[in-house]
Amino acid sequence: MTELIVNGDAEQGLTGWLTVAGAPVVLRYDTGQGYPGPGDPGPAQRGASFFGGGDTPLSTLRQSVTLPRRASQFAVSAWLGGYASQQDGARLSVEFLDAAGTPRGLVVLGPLTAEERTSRTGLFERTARGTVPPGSRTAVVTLQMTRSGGGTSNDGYADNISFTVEGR
Ligand SMILES: [Ca+2]
Ligand SMILES: [Ca+2]
Repeated sequence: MTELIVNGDAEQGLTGWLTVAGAPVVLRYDTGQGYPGPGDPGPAQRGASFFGGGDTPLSTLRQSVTLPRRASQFAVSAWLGGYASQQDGARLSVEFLDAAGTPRGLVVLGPLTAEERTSRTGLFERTARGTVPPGSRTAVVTLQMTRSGGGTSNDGYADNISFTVEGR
């Protein structure tokens, strides 16, 4: 399995990610103030930091990766979360493109509703796997964090984003 995502765990700030909307931020698990902490649901190996939506209604991070020629199977996973009973959420998508840039396939994880989190502040794992669509040359990985309802904080959260492929 070859990991294609750079800094999917937010431990290097926003390194490797391009901000394409809003103002995404990196938050620390020791921030307090109601943000997810070390004792809240989340990855066992969560490090010190995670991605958050900042104070804009929609914050989007993206990275495009070149698929190895022999990639045949993929697996994508991410820990996605939110705050208490708010519907703010994070959505991770992987779009496969061919050499001409034509979409060949799309995989989407999340966002989780507050109900799916049982109104708990924290992050929960979502995964998908499948066959790389024939002709795919690149994959565009997009993390969208969306504010819903009141307040200024965009409480879509994400950590441990992974996109791996393996050859035939
Ligand atoms: Ca982390
Ligand atoms: Ca909020």
